[in-house]
Amino acid sequence: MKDTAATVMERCDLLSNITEDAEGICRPYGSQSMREVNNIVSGWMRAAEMSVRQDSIGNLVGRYGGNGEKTLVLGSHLDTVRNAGKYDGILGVLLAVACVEELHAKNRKLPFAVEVVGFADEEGLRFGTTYLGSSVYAGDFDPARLALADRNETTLLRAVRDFGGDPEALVGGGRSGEDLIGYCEVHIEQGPVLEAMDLPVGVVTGIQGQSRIQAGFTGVAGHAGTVPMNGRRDALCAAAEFVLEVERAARAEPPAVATVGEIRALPGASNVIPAETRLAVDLRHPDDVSRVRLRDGLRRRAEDIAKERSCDNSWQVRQETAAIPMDERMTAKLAQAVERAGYPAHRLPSGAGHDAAQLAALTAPAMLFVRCKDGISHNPAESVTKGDVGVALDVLGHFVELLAEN
Ligand code: HGY
Ligand code: MN
Ligand code: MN
Ligand code: MN
Repeated sequence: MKDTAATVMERCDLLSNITEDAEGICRPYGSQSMREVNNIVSGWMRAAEMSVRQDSIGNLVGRYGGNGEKTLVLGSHLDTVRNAGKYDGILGVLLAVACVEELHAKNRKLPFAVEVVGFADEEGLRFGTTYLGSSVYAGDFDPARLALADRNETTLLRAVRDFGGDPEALVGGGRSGEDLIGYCEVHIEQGPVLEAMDLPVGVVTGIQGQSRIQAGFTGVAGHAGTVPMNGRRDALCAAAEFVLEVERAARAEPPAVATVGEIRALPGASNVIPAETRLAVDLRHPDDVSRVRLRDGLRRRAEDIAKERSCDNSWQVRQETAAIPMDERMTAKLAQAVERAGYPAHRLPSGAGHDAAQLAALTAPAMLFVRCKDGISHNPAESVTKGDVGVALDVLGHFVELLAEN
């Protein structure tokens, strides 16, 4: 019997060499490496007798089974963060393809079609907003995002065109949900729980809400050698004080988590007092009311710090997603599939965001987590075992058969 789990691991290795950055894995939306990955994954889909298309934003959609049938959607995202690991997103897409390959190898025709989707942008690395791919697929795309610009001032509208997409078709370009049975996403846990419990897989109960904010401070550039310390309007010192404020506020509100993942300071010369800073703030909480309260408190703190330092400040909420529970019925089926594979179905929440949160706008979502070493992710040290990948594949096989039973 072909060792499909080994093939999935080899494919993760192969795709990890396709990147925009010689230093590490980096596949932002619309990049050449995303094109290459789409081409390679399309080939694997076609070899499993799937029809393949790329939708208006560049999601890769493979379909096993006839049109007009009910459809189960499987998948995850193909893009990555900067200096990423090999498995975040990719593993879920390749496990879904492998599940169809096994059905095809057994010449098994389910009473529904299986659609495998590789979403074009979930991390939001290039434009700072997450779920670009799955929001189009789920028919929930906000056209205001087309005006967002990347670091080179290229707008999303232009990037979609360059990637071969159709900006005019993004709104309402999603698929209808009528024919859908549900969506199941397999993803590495990106946390320590399954490893601590010595379990290969776990069933996700829900995805916490998140706010992605671009904050900024504007002061006055000056000569580092001549401007006295009193009276400086140093935009980087204002940003530094705000970063620690973000950490303090989140620590005071467990289980909130908040991160300033990036600071850009201009003009960026060692002997010039920074005049301008831009900060990427990421705020998460399982309870939306608490998250909004924390977000608004931080906005006020940014204003206060700017005033105390005679700076101006800016505050742009780039993206917000509410906390999303997984669908009870689909999750119960997934838990049953885990038990059929011979393991207890441990249920756990997701601190990380996933396309399943966006697909909830379209159909019933469920997620399976795969144990990852030391819970590390968004890091080249990200790793899973072939054994655990084999368990996840076995669970997916049981899952589709359970859905076929009724
Ligand atoms: O940021 C996240 O939660 C996910 O990796 N997109
Ligand atoms: Mn990620
Ligand atoms: Mn991910
Ligand atoms: Mn089995």
